[in-house]
Amino acid sequence: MTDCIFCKIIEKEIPSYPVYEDDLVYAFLDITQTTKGHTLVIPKKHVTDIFEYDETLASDVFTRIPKIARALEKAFPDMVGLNMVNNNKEAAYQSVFHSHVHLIPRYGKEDDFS
Ligand code: DGP
Repeated sequence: MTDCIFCKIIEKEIPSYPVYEDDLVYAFLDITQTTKGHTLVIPKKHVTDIFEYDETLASDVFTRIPKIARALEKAFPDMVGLNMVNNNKEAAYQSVFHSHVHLIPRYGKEDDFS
């Protein structure tokens, strides 16, 4: 999709910091870094939100998340937990309309995000 910021990130028209990539899925650091290592996992196929997933796409995205979570754990050894967040539609605080899953590492006491 031409006016989608995440499609432009996939096409490398907009720079991003890669965490994981294969033919179907891209994971990159969220620009806001709610906590250190805050990552977005996106399907390369443009879909707006979870309501547009079929089983194959759900499998493509969600079967890769444990591997990406373990990569974050390895990169950030002080990480003690992880929130997985997926906002769907404006009413649920989705602001970029290319489906994505937030992986938000948690670091314990010094981490004031709740
Ligand atoms: P959501 O509110 O769930 O739709 O989250 C969208 C996230 O996308 C938000 O945490 C900020 C992130 N984001 C927006 N634009 C860019 C960008 O150009 N680059 C990166 N890396 N992240 C972005």
